[in-house]
Amino acid sequence: MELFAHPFSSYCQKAIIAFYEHALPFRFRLLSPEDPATLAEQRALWPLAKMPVLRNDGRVLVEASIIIEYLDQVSGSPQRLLPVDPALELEVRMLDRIFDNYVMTPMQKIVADRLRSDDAIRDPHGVEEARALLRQSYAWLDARIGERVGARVGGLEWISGEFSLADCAAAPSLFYADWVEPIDARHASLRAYRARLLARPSVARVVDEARYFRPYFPGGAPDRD
Ligand SMILES: N[C@@H](CCC(=O)N[C@@H](CS)C(=O)NCC(=O)O)C(=O)O
Repeated sequence: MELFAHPFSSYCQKAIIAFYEHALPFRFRLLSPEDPATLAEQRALWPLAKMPVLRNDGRVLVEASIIIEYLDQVSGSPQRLLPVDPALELEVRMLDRIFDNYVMTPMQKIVADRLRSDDAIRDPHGVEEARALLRQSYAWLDARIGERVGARVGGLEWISGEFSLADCAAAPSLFYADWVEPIDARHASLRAYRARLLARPSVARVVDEARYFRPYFPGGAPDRD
């Protein structure tokens, strides 16, 4: 399998965590401005040029969640990132959408705005909306995690029972979101969940593999994690 990706990209990290969870080998096709040929190859496969892009056996798959579903299908391992139980699977898919739409998207909005060189094209109102959305998401997630732990529902470490697709989405989204809009100290359950995610070996590995790029984080990366 070939994965066109960058180690510092949150959606790429989401997919790479799944590769590591399943211990599946892959060829890392690094997308970098210094390698226009690989960039052109990616764009030929996926004209929207978003990453990650997976190619295997002549098949091309885009969208991190779909790539993770595919890895579940081909891994042959009993570990499933999408639960077999349909009700649990639906919950995992729902949480995956929540992390992508309401944590990853506003986090990326703030980061993208920092990349804009000119004040004239900055969007302070949009950034404030993104911060507000992140704070709402944090409050909802914190309450959900706290209730499950309080009621001792399912696996208590992860967002929905066993480690799943939803945790793959949660890890990079919360990792970076906390850098741009720190999770308030009163959201102790969410902060503890983020810390558990960062301690998971698959997640710790993607975070370590991207350390080199931290100086390039727009606005500066905090000196932690
Ligand atoms: N919905 C896509 C989002 C992918 C995405 O936005 N990737 C970012 C990197 S984290 C990207 O390709 N950015 C470059 C660009 O937008 O040109 C997914 O789930 O894979």
